[in-house]
Amino acid sequence: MKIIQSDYIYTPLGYQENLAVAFTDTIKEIATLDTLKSKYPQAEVIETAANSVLYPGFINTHVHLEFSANKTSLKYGSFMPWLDSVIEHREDLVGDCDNTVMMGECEAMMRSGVTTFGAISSFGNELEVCEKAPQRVVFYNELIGSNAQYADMLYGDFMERVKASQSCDKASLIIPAIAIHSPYSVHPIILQKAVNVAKQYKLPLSAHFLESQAEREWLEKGEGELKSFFKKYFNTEVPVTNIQEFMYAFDTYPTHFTHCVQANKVELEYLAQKGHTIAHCPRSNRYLGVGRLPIEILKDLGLKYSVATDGLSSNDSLNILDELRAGLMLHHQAPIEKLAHSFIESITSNAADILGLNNGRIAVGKLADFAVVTLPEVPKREEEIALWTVLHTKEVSQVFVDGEKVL
Ligand code: MCF
Ligand code: FE
Repeated sequence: MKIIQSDYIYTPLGYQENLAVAFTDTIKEIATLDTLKSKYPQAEVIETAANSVLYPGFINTHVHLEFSANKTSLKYGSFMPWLDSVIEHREDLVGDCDNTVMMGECEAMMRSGVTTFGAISSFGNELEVCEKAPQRVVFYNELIGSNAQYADMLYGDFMERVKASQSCDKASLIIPAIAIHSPYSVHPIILQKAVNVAKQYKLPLSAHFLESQAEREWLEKGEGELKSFFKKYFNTEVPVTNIQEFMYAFDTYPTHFTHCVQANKVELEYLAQKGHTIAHCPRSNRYLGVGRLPIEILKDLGLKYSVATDGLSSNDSLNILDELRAGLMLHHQAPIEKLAHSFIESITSNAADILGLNNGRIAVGKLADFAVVTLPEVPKREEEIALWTVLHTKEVSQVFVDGEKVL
C-alpha cells in the first residue's frame, strides 16, 4: 500500500484540500493523511512539494508515433499540400523513426503527465515500443485502403496486426483497438468487417472524420482537391462512400471520431445521438489549416470530446499541456476559466469514458494512475486551479501508472 498527499486533489467533486489517497494498483481509500496512516501503518508515504495538485493521469486519446521523426519535412498551412507531402516523405519519415525516437516521445508525453495514450498504428511498427513504454496504450490498428482490388489483402494484414496486439503480455498494459483511417481512404466493405471485429471483441474504435473542406467536397460531390489526388495516385475519380453511408456504418458501436472540424450541426447531432465522441486536436487543425471545431456547441448537443495531440506529422510536440495551452488560444472567444476546466475534464474523466478505461478519476476502485502538478505559488482562488495548471505546467513533477512511480 502507498499513500500520497498533496495540497489539492482533483476529484469528481472538484479540487479538494487536506486529503490523501491510499492505493495499490487501484485506489483503496481517500481520507485525511492521519486517518490513512493509522489505518495502513505499513504503507509507504509519498511526499509532494508545496502547492501540488494530484490529478488522475492524463489521457491523450489520439497520437501517431510512427511520424515522430517529422520536423521540417511535411508541409503545413493547408490539408492537401500536407497530404501530398505525406505521400512524398512517408517512407523516409517512417524509416527514420526508430524505437529510440518513439520511446523518446512516449517519455515526453509522460513528462507532461500522460499515463495513457491512444496510438494509431499503420504498420504495427510501434507495438514493441508501446509494450515497453511505462504508460497504458490503447493500440489502434489502422485500416486503410480504398481500392476494392487490394481490399482483401489489406484487410488480412490488418487482422494480423489486430491479433498481434491482442496477444501482448498483460504486464505491457496494451489495450488492443481498431482505427479506420477515414471515409475517403477505406472501402465500405472492409470498413464494415472491421467495425464488426471491434464489436465482437469490444475493442475501442476510432476514425478520422470530416477533417478538411477537401474531404467534404470529395465525399459530397466527388469534386475538389481530393479528386486530382485520387486521379494521380490511384487512377480513380469517384469516392468509395459518402458522409452518411460512412457515419451510419458506426451506428451500433460508439466510436471516437477525430477532428470533425467540417461536420455540420446535423452531423454533430447525429454523432451525439449515437453515443459517439470526438478527439479534438487544436494544433493539428491549425497547422493543417482545416478550421476550428466549434467546441462551444458540443455540450448542448451532449457530445463528449477529448483534447489530443495527433502525431508529430501535424504538431510540434506531444506534450498534452502544450496542446491545452494552444486550445485556449484557438478558442479565444470562450470564457477562459471554464474552458480550462473543460479541457482538464477532456483529458481525464471524459477520455477514460471514451476509451472505456477504469481510470481518469480519483475515486475509490479506479486504477491508480496519477500526475502530480506543482504550481509555482499558492493558488489564490480554487476556481482558477485548472487554468493555472494549464498555463504554468510545462512538465509535471511525479507520475504513477498502475500504482507504480514511473517519474
Ligand atoms: O490526423 C492527422 C491528419 N489526418 C489524417 N491522417 C493522419 C494524421 N496524422 C497522421 N496521419 C496518418 C494516417 O494515419 O497519415 C497517413 C495515415 O496512415 C496518411 S493517409 C494517406
Ligand atoms: Fe490523426
